[in-house]
Amino acid sequence: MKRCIELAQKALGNTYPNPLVGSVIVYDGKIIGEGYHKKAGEPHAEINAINSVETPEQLKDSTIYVSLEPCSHYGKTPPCANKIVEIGFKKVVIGILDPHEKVNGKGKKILEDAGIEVVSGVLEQECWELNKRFFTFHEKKRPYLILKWAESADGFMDKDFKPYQIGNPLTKHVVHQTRSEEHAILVGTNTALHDNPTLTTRAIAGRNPVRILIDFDLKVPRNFNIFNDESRTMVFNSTKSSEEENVKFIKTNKENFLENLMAKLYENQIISVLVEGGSYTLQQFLDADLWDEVIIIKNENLNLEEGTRSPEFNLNPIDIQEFRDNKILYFKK
Ligand code: AOF
Ligand code: ZN
Repeated sequence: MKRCIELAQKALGNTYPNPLVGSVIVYDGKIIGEGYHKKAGEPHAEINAINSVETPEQLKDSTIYVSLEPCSHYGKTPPCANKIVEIGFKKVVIGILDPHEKVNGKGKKILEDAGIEVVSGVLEQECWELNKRFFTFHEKKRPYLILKWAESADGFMDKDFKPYQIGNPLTKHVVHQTRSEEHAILVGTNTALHDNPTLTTRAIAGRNPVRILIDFDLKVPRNFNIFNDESRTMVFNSTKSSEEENVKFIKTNKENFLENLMAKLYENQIISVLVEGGSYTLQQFLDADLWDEVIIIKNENLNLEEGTRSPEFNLNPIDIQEFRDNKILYFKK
């Protein structure tokens, strides 16, 4: 199961809206096949593992390990549970049940009804962690939320309301890596107007996240970087719902805004969101206690003395990484 998790992680950032899944096939105490789910629309982990085996006649006497319950439904691909029954595996070992309402125990039942020995709940906690985004999405009906900001030693984000380069090239690399791992990235109107960010993963060769812009009065001009053709953009606003190439406008009430936003992101199958600011937007999420992780990049040598105050945050970090005069602090609920 540990190997299944290791395999699954290779696709981090590439499977949205699907989960990360790894699978290993064991015959006579030896691994004879391995596979993982690489991308939505492509074969599931079990199928890739089955196809990797060079001696298919051994499959019916083998055990298949999979980090998530084999699926029981026709999505973009046919059900894996049926394939496992058809082949006639001796035993199936499952990490954790699939929370997807169309699966959730049904895959396991198909296997058991066919007389296959099934063990589930192996490294269950680790398998939940592997898919913390996917599980949170299905359990809470909202994306997994990561708040991120950079601040000076004295707790400011920008100086004189101008974007300030707080991080160094090493932290920038980490930030772009994080962007490529999450499904979407969100900013408010002020950040889009003042910083004109592209919100892509230029520093690494990673996948670009979907861009989410909160812009009630549609103030951000269409020639700004957030609308360039490097990725898709969703604009939450109070006037229109329409769709054009690469840009989707979604009309949303200002009242109970965060609640409405979460419901619309769920509808649009956005599994995780990295909230990158600015301070007003970040503070709204913190005030509503609506977050799963916080990442703070702190420059210990820089004092700005004035500018935009960073949000107050007083929890203890679960991890700290150091990059010369910069520290990255990680917090988790
Ligand atoms: C598995 N193995 O490797 C994955 C599973 O549209 P589809 O056909 O790709 O189905 C997507 C759903 O299948 C997804 O929401 C999740 O419930 C399950 N993912 N299941 O047995 C896999 N990726
Ligand atoms: Zn499947």
